[in-house]
Amino acid sequence: MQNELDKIRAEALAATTTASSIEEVEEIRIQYLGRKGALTQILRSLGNIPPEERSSVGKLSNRYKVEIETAIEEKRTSLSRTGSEELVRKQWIDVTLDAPAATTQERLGRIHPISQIQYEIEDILTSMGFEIHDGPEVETDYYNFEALNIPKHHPARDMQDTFWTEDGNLLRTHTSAIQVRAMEKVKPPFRVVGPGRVFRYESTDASHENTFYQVEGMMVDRDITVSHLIYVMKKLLQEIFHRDVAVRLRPGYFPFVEPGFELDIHCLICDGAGCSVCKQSGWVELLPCGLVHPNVLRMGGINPDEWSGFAFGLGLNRLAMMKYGINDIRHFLSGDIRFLKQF
Ligand code: FA5
Repeated sequence: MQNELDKIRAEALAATTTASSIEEVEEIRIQYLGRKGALTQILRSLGNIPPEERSSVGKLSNRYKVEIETAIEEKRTSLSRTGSEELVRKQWIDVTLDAPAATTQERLGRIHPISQIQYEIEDILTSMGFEIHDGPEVETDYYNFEALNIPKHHPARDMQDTFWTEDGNLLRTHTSAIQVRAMEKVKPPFRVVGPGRVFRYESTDASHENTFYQVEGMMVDRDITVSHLIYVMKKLLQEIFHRDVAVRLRPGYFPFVEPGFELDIHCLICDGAGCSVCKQSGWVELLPCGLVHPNVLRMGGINPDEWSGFAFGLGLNRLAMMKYGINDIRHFLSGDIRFLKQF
């Protein structure tokens, strides 16, 4: 029996020494010390051994069991240490190293030119006491049309054809919907500004997109006149362009203002000579505006006999085109990194 025990011990220790993975070590443990392991079998069969040998075989078996267990444990510890060291070696990075300059440049993100100009306008208008408001891009017919004095079947709806959802809502065609939402939240006197993305079902060209951006502005107070409107518009454009820019005001029709105007800016792409952006006219339609129609004030719960106001809807894409000299509106949503990198 002693010979058999010595053989088991020698084999188990030799196998443990040469094992190269934790899984292999576990197999050795099962083979010798597991429930059906070679040494376990001997310990279990001690009862069948003649009494005079039992004590010495029992002692020896237990001594070898402890020896094999210790060897296995030591091997397991050493293999797992090597594994962690290997992992650290493979995954090591020097966090103090600078990335090569070219790589840093390529990976730096930029703020989209439309967002840049939007933030600039927000700063200018908030400094004049305007408060920023928001509204959803999927709007109801009420906020986009009805409350703006554009009832169903009004011909003005044709100018702003858009995408409708099956439940009767629509992708808002203008930020004027934000005016209506603002009037529900604030009481006059107030000044609000609402930037946002708008949508129209129309074919694209150098100055038309189906998805573009506007900034709505509305001021309601006592005795507001066209002079207040013109002053704020000119001040806003001066601040954006950091100089005086030629503008012209002509009558414009929008059911939610009366009187209504189109404020055009002298085309800065061709300096008025005529190009595809200004459709050879030398002027770019940028900023429709007017005095808020009494019906709109009434729908917003404001008494038009007591209060009056002006509103405007600035086309952000076209403004960015004038400011940065961009000759095609389709660049903005092209996702072309070469275009975006310039700002
Ligand atoms: C409106 O959307 C009115 N809600 C503006 C308004 C607000 C008038 C408050 C009076 C009072 P209009 O459809 O003209 O108006 O659009 C306003 C501006 O958005 C235009 O001057 C132009 O700069 C821009 N715009 C309009 N359609 C497009 C388009 N398809 N692509 C790019 N920009 C556009």
